[in-house]
Amino acid sequence: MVGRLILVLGDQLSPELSALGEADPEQDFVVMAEVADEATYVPHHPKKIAFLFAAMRKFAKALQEDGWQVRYTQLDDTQNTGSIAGELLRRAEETGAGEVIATEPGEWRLIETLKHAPFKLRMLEDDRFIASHAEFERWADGRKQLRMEYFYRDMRRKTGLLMDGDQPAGGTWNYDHDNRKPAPDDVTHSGPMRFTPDETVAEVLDLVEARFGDTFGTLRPFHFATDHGQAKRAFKHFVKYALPRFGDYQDAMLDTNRFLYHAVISPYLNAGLLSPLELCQAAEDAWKTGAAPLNAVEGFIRQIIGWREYVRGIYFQEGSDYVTRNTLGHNRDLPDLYWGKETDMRCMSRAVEQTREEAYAHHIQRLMVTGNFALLAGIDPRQVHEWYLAVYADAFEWVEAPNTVGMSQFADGGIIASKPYVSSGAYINRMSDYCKNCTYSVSAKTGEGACPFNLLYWHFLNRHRDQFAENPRMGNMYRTWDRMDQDRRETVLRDADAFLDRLDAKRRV
Ligand code: FAD
Ligand code: DLZ
Ligand code: SF4
Repeated sequence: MVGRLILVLGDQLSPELSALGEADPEQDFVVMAEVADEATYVPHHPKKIAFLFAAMRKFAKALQEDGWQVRYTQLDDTQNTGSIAGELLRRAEETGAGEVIATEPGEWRLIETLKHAPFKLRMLEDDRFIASHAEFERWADGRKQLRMEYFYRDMRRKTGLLMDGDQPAGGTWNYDHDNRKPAPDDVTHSGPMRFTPDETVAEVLDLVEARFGDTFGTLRPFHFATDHGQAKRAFKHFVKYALPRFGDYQDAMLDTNRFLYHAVISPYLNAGLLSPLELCQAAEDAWKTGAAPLNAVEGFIRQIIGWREYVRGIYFQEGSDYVTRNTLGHNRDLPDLYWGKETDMRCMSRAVEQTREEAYAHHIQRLMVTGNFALLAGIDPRQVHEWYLAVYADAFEWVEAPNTVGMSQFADGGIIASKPYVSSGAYINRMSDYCKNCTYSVSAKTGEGACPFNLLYWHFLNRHRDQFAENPRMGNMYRTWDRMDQDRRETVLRDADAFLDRLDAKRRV
């Protein structure tokens, strides 16, 4: 029998990958490739590229040690064709393989490329998720609204996680109302487990520095986990030291603390170094043994079997044009401050600075600081999407696009969010200590030093009145706006326009 090529992509580093399950180590060849096309289709953060290349190299080595024949291409190999399809063709010629077996990639772009490449292809479902495409479609079929909460309850029933018979443990499905405490004064957790680069990582860091040193993002110090063992240790560290307070401070932000009680495991989970169900079971055990409270464990499990699975379902259900949606007609260019140009907005400068240094920001920084600002300022959602896809180590389109285009920018017209996630400076002030250190005044609603979020919040509501005035969850906002006297409303809008003019003129804001 002629051997086959088994494609393993950079975010498919799981021994239980469906393509590997189909393969015969005696005859088939595993193909893995570091290629320029994948590394540059958006300007990925150097830490993200280094993380993936190092994890790929270590996974390839582990497969070889397990008896697989691996054809691995390094980025600087002279014969590197620069693309996944090119490498598959080259390896087919080299080995005489007659067919490619792939697990479905997490991005329409690559799915289409593989389907149209000139080789025989068998594409298998990616079954590293709790819900299959068919299961999500069945759930979505005939529903007027696709609310995450109901999907999540089905996933709880399916997995049996935090279930007491057919009822939720503790009597309540969702403890979110307990999870909105502002940042504490004392953060007892020192952040994620950090790993000293080993020989493989050090080599990759040199390569990435030479090839992608000019891209936005600081490469060193680099301390991500890059193999399954390290990723598991990082997760255990989170369960022991952070999970107990994860729920309480999930939405908080601190000027001097980048991680608070967050897990910082999404790069590992999305690349395949950790398995979602195992994480949830370990978190459930922590509750059962009294090591973590129910609100924290439920909150954590909901992010993984709820949000993570739900956004994936939406991405694949909506199709390849999802990333082009722009329901609100926003068309302003992404300001340079997203790429590190100095800004006086403390919340934005801190979120971007940590993004540059860590390739990480937690959910509320992404949603209520950088995302909120982009939405209020009317930035083109496609550019916002490409920024998030580039700058975070955990960003792959299936998970990033629904979070950005849908949840954060409302560009899908409300498939994911029932109302836009917009807020004035008051929310940021309540949940963080950024405003204390800001040049702008969060209490000023108009005038020179007024917080831009305050101005733009009303500007957004006013310019999209037709779209949102009838939304039952937004009635109060419009009533407050309508109660302001006419002069005040005009001043707010004038000041907001002046701010946007400064932004467009690329002046410091
Ligand atoms: P924790 O807060 O500790 O949560 C634990 C885990 O839950 C995460 O590791 C993640 O796997 C999962 N999770 C939590 N929220 C979500 C969510 N909304 N969607 C999917 N999974 C979730 N997450 C990504 O994994 N990749 C992305 O590219 C990405 N882009 C985002 C873009 C925007 C605009 C927004 C608002 C959110 C985005 N998220 C993305 C979701 C979320 O911000 C990250 O999953 C989270 O910050 C990862 O950090 P953590 O591991 O410390 O998470
Ligand atoms: C993100 C990424 C990068 C930067 N580089 C590679 C690579 O060189 N080789 C590879 O197989 N995968 C890489 N990836 C991940 C892919 O882009 C990812 O598999 C698709 O976007 C689908 O999620
Ligand atoms: Fe951000 Fe406004 Fe607070 Fe400054 S005052 S940190 S711009 S919310």
